[in-house]
Amino acid sequence: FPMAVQDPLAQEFVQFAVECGVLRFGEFKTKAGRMSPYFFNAGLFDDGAKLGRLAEFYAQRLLDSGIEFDMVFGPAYKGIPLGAALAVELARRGRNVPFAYNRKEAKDHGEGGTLVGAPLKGRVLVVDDVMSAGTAAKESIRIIQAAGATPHAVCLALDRQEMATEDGKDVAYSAVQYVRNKLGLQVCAIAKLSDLMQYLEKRSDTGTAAYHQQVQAYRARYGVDE
Ligand code: OMP
Repeated sequence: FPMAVQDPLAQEFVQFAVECGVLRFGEFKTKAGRMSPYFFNAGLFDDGAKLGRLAEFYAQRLLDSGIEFDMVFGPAYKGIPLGAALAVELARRGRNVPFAYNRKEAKDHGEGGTLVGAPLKGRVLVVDDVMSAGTAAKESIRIIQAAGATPHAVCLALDRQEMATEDGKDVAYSAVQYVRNKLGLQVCAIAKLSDLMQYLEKRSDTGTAAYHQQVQAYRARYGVDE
């Protein structure tokens, strides 16, 4: 049967993530306790060139999506360099917007508080690496609302397209679907699990064929339809 239409930016990004060692295949346990045949570790975008390239992907996806926003928020810890790099890249492309991030621990001296950078106001865009169960996203939304601003959109590197959990139980929708449909935020991702599967299908070496089967089985068990 015909192969689904490919998303060139997503394919390029998956390849880049594999080359950086950010996207790996094997056996990994996710935060939700699932044994996953793949894992995306954004902490391994670990030099200036890789971070700069990552920011180009985020900026491209975001600007192409048409999602509107007034500022960028990078949630602690992993979202901080991601949001900073995206803000720099947006400014380079003529879209200079304010940037803020949070601390995990409140400071009781100096500037005080848990928010750093520009004041949170207007329509806030949250930048993050991966959304699985959505725990991190809910926390960002709470912080933005508490500051009197509007959580408006989320930009991710990878959407795992798998079931969210509620009280430890799997539910029929993904965290991205929850954030989009129930919380009303706009969500974009540079790549999704379906793009990762297309990437594995294209490659014909024997090692990759085994990964493809494992990822397919994982998707059959935990994946959601979009
Ligand atoms: P939630 O907060 O449950 O949405 O999980 C997202 C977090 O899971 C990410 O911010 C990571 O800490 C971690 N994670 C990855 O980084 N990469 C993956 O491929 C899978 C996970 C995960 O544990 O689900």
